[in-house]
Amino acid sequence: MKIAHAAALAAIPFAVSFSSINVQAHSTLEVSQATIGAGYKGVVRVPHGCNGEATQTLRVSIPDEIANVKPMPKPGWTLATKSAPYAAPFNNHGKMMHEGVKEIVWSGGALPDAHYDEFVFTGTIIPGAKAGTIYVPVIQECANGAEKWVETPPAHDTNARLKNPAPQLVLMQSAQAQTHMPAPAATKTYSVGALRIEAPWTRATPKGAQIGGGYLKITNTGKEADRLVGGSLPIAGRFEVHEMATVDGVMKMRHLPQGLEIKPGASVELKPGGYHVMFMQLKEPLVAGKPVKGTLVFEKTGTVEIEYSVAPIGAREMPAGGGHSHH
Ligand SMILES: [Cu+2]
Repeated sequence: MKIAHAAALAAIPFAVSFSSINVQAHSTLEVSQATIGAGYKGVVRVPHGCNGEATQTLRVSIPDEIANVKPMPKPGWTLATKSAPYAAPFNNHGKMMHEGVKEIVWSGGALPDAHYDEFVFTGTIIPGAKAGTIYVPVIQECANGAEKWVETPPAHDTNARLKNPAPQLVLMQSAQAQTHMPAPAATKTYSVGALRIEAPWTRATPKGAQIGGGYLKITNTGKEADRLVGGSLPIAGRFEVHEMATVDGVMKMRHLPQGLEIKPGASVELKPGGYHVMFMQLKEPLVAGKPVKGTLVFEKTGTVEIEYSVAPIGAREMPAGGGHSHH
């Protein structure tokens, strides 16, 4: 991964930039994305007790999409697990596993309401998992009450405001495989000022998904640097400039709050597994073959209107002509 702007790359976990406003008071996962078929380290954050009381027990339910789960012991807490058969056998480096941890219980502790703590497990996202949002329900038990972070939004309204939402995890296709694919075929090209913007594309999103990625190539034909600092998509509540980077062997997304510099005479490609623009809080799914309009905002050039072609779910490149299909 090319490191272009050290300051902009300060480790801001995606989960924090995305959810710090509303979700701080809930139990959440520190990293809210995982790659299908890859390892995942789950850090469950517990920001407060139950109605002022200290947390004594924490129960984490493991969804079917996460196999080979191992919890991390915690000093001062008793660790127990409950195992159950997997929905399908999991191939753990050639050894077939037929059952595994489905619930982790840390008990006998005392986490005061005024304190914060984290509970950690590792696992693998099963290769057959579908891209989209899954949930990792968490229950905190105190002497006289409990906080149950177990609610999931109805399928038709993934932006529903829930009182006690279960921590979310967004599963994505392997970005590593994506980087080995050829560059997308050109769809549309825009020339605005000194900038040329080529082949914007995105991919269809599964039902319930809240995020999507946008890809394109930007060339600066001028003599001064410019910077992609933001943009918009009418069906998305938020729009950010991101990069993918490998941290401790795990692919993670990072928000680039200062945007992405396009040096004079240079081209920057936003593509799967690398830089991309991120559509967040999607109000409706992206549909293959149905282009979507949006804007990109540059520091010097200003706002540029573009249209993204929409490739099928899981596509690793924009199929040639995909942007011109109509129903
Ligand atoms: Cu992203």
